[in-house]
Amino acid sequence: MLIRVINPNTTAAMTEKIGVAAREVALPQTRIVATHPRSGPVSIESHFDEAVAAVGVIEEVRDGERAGTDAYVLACFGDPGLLAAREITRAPVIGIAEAAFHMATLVATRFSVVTTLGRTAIIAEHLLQSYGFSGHCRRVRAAEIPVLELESDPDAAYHRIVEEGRRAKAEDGIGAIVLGCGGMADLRHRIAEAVGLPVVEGVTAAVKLAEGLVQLGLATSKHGDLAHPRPKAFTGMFQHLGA
Ligand code: 5HY
Repeated sequence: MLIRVINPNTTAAMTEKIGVAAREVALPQTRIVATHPRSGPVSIESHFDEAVAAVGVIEEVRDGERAGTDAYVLACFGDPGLLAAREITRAPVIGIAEAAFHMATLVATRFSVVTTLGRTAIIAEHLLQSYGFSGHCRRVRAAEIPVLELESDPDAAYHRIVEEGRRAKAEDGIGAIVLGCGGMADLRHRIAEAVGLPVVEGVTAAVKLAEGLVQLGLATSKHGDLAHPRPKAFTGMFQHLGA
């Protein structure tokens, strides 16, 4: 099966790291293609970044459809453009936040999220509410590291995440930690060892869920709100998206 792992930001080094983590857990018969949009923010740290990145996700899924993709993973913890992406394909589309929340509740009654910047915590909280996981999540904590520091100063970032993870273990009454950024895809083993709790990382969780759905022959429903969008004209820079 062919799984397209889309990093919605445009930082190639982060896409590469996400691809390595995805291949580490993929089945031998799974081919992972890790991509990012040609246009968009180098990191996603605000509602504005998310809005622009969602269009990039749509372009990547359209490319993926031409390549015969069996499933998609959106490797940004805001799951930008998830429902829009599901509308334009039958293939399963898995957001790393949604995947991590599902997996975390299978190994612990309560979990906390450790994300990058405090200002993006609200995005994760909105997803917890819309996906119905608010009752399972005790806190969305921020390590207060800019996303690209995971590339520029990985050691400092690692230590900030461990500190916040240990605080969560001591204070939140939880049984697991969810890593709140695609750029943390390479850290799950080290953080689990340092904090002493199960650590759920979204990219690897999403790859396993995507494989499971494809193997079960489960596709995105085209009955109801995820049916293909009604064909219409788009104008200006989006003309190519139209019918
Ligand atoms: C992510 N931003 O996973 C999110 C994390 C965040 O560029 N990749 C990004 O801070 O919301």
